[in-house]
Amino acid sequence: MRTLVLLGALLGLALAQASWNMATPYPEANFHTVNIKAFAKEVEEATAGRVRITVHSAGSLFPHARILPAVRAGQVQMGEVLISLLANENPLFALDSLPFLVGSYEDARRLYQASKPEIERWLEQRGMRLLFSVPWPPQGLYVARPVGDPAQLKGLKFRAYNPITARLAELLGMVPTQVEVADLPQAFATGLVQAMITSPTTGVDTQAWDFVKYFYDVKAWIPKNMVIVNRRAFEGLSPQDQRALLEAARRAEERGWRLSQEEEAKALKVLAEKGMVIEKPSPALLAALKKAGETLLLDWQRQAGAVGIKIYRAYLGR
Ligand code: PCA
Repeated sequence: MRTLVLLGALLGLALAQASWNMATPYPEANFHTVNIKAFAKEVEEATAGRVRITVHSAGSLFPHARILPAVRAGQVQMGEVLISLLANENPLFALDSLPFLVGSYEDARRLYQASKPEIERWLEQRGMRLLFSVPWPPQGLYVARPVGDPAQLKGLKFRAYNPITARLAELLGMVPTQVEVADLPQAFATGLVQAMITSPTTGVDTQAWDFVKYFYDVKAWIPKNMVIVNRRAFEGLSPQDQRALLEAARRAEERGWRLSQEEEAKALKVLAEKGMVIEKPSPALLAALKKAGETLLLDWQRQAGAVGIKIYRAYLGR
């Protein structure tokens, strides 16, 4: 009898304890990862150890493109993905990386608010749930040689990170290849790519100064990551632990937005210290980027559908 009771207690303990894994695409020292680890720690503390989340960074558990499908299938309980990586799944996700739609963190927050219900619905229909979303610092152009005239971009091998950046590259006469952050140093070193548009943060993470000298601070868009959870895993927690997780998520989102804004200046400083030349784009370069952006926006509007257009209008305030 006593053994049975003990067994029951052990079983109860096993049921009440969740040991979760989380897959993320970005490096260990990146501020998104740091924020996610702080989130995991808070969850563990707030649930008195009943929910433990082990974070696997840099695509070590699943490559970026596999993370969302893995969370959906329950192969892993949680994951982080770049929203616009999913641009081909739903135009809604492309909106997150359209050039010059968002010009500030304030804009980015409004776009998030406008698109959030639809992102949540999309995830819910697929057995997942949105926990929080955090932006990257504004995106700029990394190149080896100065580019005053946009014609100088022609023929460059361009590192893309989603369908929109690939199309943007083509519009500017470059040749895109999609490469994940974890593979970037290798891609530059072997000449697979020669230029990219990304944040100062990703430049620091990949030691961009080893391969390129110029950073044009275009602030072209402010893309976001989202952190998601498998719904069945979430519902397997007690109501109390679910609340603790959501509360930690709310704090992580707030903290993440703050970190991102601090990160921009910090990372730009590192790029400069490492000898990179940080400049504003020339009027001609900016004009070419804006023109390509307009084409992308028109393309997007054509395929966005009623829901996409509604969100877009809500963001613009009309
Ligand atoms: N870094 C990620 C996405 C946006 C960013 O700033 C990357 O370069 O893949």
